[in-house]
Amino acid sequence: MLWRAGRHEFRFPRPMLVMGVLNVTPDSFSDGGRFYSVEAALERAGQMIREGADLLDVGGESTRPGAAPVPAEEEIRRVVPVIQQLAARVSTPISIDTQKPEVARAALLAGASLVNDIAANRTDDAMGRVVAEFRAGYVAMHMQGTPQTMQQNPAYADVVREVDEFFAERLARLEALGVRREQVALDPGIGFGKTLEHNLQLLGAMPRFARHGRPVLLGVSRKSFLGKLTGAESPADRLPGALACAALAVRDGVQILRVHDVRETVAAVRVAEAIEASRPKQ
Ligand code: HH2
Repeated sequence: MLWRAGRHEFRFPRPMLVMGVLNVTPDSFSDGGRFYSVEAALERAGQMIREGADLLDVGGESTRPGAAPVPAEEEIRRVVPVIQQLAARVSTPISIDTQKPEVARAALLAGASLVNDIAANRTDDAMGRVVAEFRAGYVAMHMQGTPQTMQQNPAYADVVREVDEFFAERLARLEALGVRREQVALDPGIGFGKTLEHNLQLLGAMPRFARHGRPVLLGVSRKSFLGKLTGAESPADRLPGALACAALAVRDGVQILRVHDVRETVAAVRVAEAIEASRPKQ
C-alpha cells in the first residue's frame, strides 16, 4: 500500500509513522501557548525530529471541546511563518491541521505536503478541491458535530459501523473531486463527538478499518478518555495510557500515530513492532 503526500511517499508495511503535534495556538488543551512564537515552534519541531518524528502536524486552531473558532486570517498568520521556516530547514513532511480550505491552501503554498482535516464530514467540496489541486496527502477524520457541540450528547446506533461507512463515503466523494485514493489516510477521530464507550468500541475495532486499503491514523495522545480510565487529570500524566494504545495500535495494523510525546511513543512502538515481528506465523 502506498500513501502519497505531495513529493513524499510512504510504502506499507513499514514501521509505524509517528506524527509529532506542533500546536501554534494560545489555547490547545495540553500545550496551548507553549510553542506560540515562531522561534519556540521551530525549536520544538527540531526536538521532535531528533526524537524520531516522521511527520510534523502544525495546527493554528484548537479543536478541544468548546474551543472558540479562529478566523482563517488569524490561523494563517499563526501557521504560515512556521511552515515556511520549517520547509526551508527540514525534509520531514509537514502536515497542516486545519478545517479550512483557505488555510490548507496557504499552508500548502508555504511548503506543507499534507492536510489533516478534522472536519472531513463537511458537505461542501472546497477542501477536496484544494487537496486534489496540490496532490497533497489528506487525513480524513471522523467527527460528529463540531468542536463547539461535539461532546454535548454524542449518539450512535453503532459507532464502528457509522465510522466505517463514513470512510467509504468520503473515499468515494474525494475520488469524484480528483483526490486519488493513494493520497488519503483515515482516522476514526477519537474524542471527537464520542463518549468513553464510543472511543473504546472504536479502539477495539481498529483492524476492521483496514478493509478500505488505506493507512489508518490514530490520535489518542493526552486525551480525556485516558484520564477517565486512569484518573490522570493533567494531560501530561496520560502518557502511560497513550503508550498502551500505541502498542495495541501496532498489533492492530494502524500505520500512523499522532502524538505529543514523540520520544516515548517511538520507543514503545519499536518494542511492540519487534514482538510483532517475532510472532509465529499462523
Ligand atoms: N486530535 C486533535 C487534533 N487534531 N487530528 C487527527 N487527525 N486526529 C486526532 O485525533 C486529532 C487531530 C486534538 O489534539 P491537540 O492538537 O493536542 O489539541 P487541540 O485541538 O486543543 O489543539
